[in-house]
Amino acid sequence: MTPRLLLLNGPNLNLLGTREPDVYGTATLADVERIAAEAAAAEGYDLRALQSNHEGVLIDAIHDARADCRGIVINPGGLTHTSVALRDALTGVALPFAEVHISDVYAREAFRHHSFLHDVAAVRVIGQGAAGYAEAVRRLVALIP
Ligand code: CA2
Repeated sequence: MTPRLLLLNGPNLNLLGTREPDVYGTATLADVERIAAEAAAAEGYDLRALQSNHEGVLIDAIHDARADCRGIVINPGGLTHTSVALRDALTGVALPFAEVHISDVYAREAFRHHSFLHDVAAVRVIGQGAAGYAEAVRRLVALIP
């Protein structure tokens, strides 16, 4: 069976490509999902993509990934900086995961400098725009036995 990754995008990332192009570029959510899926396919992986504005929906998807995914690529959006619950879900399922940020969070407001995932993510890709999703897929797959 073809191995699978889960791609999660968190709150407000459905707005990609519609506003703030100076911060987030012009790629849409559909574009980043395609970029990630193509990178996964090149590595012999399927990819299931979900975006949600609701923390609990993201947590349920992380739990469900235990059944059929080998790893998770996640841009948690603003939940990066606030959510112990998301961290607990990711550590709880014990799947390797990549944390992606389109913008360079360390060049922005101080409140974006802290990530609740930084010390438990297997891979972190920050500030590389939409292409960062492809890099995250490649680096994550390289860690999966
Ligand atoms: O740089 C990233 O990918 C972020 O995870 C994006 C989050 C932000 O809270 C993080 O600090 C960094 C916000 C996503 C909002 O996306 C929008 C896209 C277009 C227009 C408005 C919001």
